[in-house]
Amino acid sequence: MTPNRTTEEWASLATTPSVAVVGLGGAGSEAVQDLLTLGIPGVHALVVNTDAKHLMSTGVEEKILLGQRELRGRGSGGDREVVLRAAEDGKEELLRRLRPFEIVFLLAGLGGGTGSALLPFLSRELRETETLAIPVVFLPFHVELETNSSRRENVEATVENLEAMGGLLVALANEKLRRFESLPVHRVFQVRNAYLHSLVASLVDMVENPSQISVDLSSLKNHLRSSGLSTLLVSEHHVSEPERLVQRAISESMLDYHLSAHASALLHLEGGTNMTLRTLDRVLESVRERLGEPQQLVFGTRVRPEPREVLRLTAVIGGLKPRTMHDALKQRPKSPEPLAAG
Ligand SMILES: Nc1nc2c(ncn2[C@@H]2O[C@H](COP(=O)(O)OP(=O)(O)OP(=O)(O)O)[C@@H](O)[C@H]2O)c(=O)[nH]1
Ligand SMILES: [Mg+2]
Repeated sequence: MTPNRTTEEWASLATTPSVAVVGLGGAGSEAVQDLLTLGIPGVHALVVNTDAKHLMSTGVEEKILLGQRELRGRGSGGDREVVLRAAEDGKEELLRRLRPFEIVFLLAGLGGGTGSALLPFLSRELRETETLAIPVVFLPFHVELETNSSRRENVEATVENLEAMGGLLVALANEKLRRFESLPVHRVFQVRNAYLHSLVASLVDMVENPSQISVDLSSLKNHLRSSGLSTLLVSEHHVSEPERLVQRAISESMLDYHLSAHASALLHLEGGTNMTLRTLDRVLESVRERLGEPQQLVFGTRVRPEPREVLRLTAVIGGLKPRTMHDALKQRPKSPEPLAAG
């Protein structure tokens, strides 16, 4: 039986999950900075680097400098081994700072030493704890890999490590940004980071705020435990065409994921008072069409108190085939391809 509690006691029990976004190395730190600029209320931000100058220049307040003894704040120059030694040295402090959060997004651009080494290291360490670690990687442009074998080696080792680890993984391929090639380079990265912002904000919103049919942090973790390698997709579309949501989520993702025959799906649909049961059915039908009959399907919805033109879908798709990132690094996509089931 639930004992009688005071309002204060209920308030302390009903807190929302604590979330952090953590930038690892240069590209990861810049992405955290962009997320803050776009606004992620209630989410804690932190950057970790071996490069003191870069740490000094970021507007993110909370910073950790690693490898001071060996690297003297100069960055790793692409050396993963030295970063791993620094991470072992700093492990206690890193975990002390990160373990209190229930969800930690770990962001890094692959190819350098710092982000490429820290991302799998911290993902593995955090997965030993109660914290849900969500690695987010930016895969470099092909041209960077074609001309630099140590960079390629850093990327491939990290990709292999992460795919073997399984769990929820967000991979964004810079090559997919070629569709914005007329924009200045820094704007192109901002476009990618704005997409990342929508992923982070949607996932956090899904587990933080109660719904009519809720998907909370525990159900997300349970779903992930039995889903193998998974990824996160989001989309918005007009309420009159709910089946387009799935198609959009897939085509707007920044990687072509290869799905196994029985992918699993956790879906959360948000709309207004005009969202009908028929609307939900149409979304589910379109999921079945794209994924076949998922082995595991979790579904949640939230109805906002007013009518809404736009529906928003947040989807965690599991059972991904490994080597998806490998393939993205090898093939120069000619045009954005949709997710291929099979
Ligand atoms: N600066 C920056 N680089 C990006 C971005 N997105 C992807 N990258 C790529 O990220 C990769 C890693 O670069 P950095 O983040 O500078 O490397 P690092 O992790 O700091 O590692 P070291 O400097 O070698 O210690 C490179 O291949 C970049 O091209 C971005 O938004 N900003
Ligand atoms: Mg760096």
